[in-house]
Amino acid sequence: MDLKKTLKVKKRALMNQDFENFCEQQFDSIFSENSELSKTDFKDGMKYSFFSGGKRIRPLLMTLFGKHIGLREDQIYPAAFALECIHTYSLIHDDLPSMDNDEIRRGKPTHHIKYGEAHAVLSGDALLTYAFEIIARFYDGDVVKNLVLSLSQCAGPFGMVGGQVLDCLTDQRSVSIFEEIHYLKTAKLFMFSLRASAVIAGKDPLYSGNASSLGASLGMLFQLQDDLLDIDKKTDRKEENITSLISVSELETMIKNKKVEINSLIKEFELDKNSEFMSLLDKLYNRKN
Ligand code: GRG
Repeated sequence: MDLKKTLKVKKRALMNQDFENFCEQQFDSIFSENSELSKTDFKDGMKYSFFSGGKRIRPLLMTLFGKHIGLREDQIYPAAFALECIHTYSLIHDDLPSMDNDEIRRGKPTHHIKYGEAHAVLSGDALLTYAFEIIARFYDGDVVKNLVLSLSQCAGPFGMVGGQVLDCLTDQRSVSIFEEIHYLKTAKLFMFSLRASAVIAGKDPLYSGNASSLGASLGMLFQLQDDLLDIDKKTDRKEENITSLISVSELETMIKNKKVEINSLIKEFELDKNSEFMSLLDKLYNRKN
């Protein structure tokens, strides 16, 4: 493995270089050499946002859980890439002037600032659609059907998009509305990260359901931690955070309770405490960014 490249990945993400290479190959394969599209900056734009320093937490959860249940990395990477495409599209669209109107993400100009608004809308659309193409190309039969169904349920109108609708288009705010937004907007993609591995491994519906529940709880934990970490970021967007309604210590209690719930759900999966998945969980429990 190229040492320079390995160091580059270590600085920006928890996920490994093999996965980054896999993703890069998929982007490169979209554009044939003779295509008019390859003369535009469309591919560069998609790669700019995809490789701009995300933590890759969702693909990593999918990969480590998948390995625990006997999958090889090459069986997991296409679904992990599809999921990260959808995550990337959501961030590009979330930053648009009509949504959060953000100019900086991950310390760099947002997609629409660098490439323009139409480019950002279209790149997001392309990443969303390409995710499903990847699933159809790499998997077979019932696995395709199950992955497509669960990815669309997690990302679509009753998943992440629904969460964004509640967040952007309603002014009502209560703790339970915040929890619903967190569940749809954040937890649903985490749910897919564990569910996908169970589906690819051919696990039964009960097992996939338990994996989904664990994924959703991890997503809720992640979002509650985000709300806590946001307090120190001195943003002027306090009304968007659950701490506009509850105290910091109440939020810390919610986080503690979520960890208790996760510790109980995890018992289903016979994970060794020294396993890679448990060490990721430990990092998640103690995350500072
Ligand atoms: C535009 C349909 C649509 C949805 C947008 C994901 C999202 C919904 C909005 C982004 C804002 C936000 C706070 C979402 C909650 C989920 C979340 C914590 C996203 C950030 O995920 P990280 O920390 O990001 O994994 P990186 O940068 O590491 O990839």
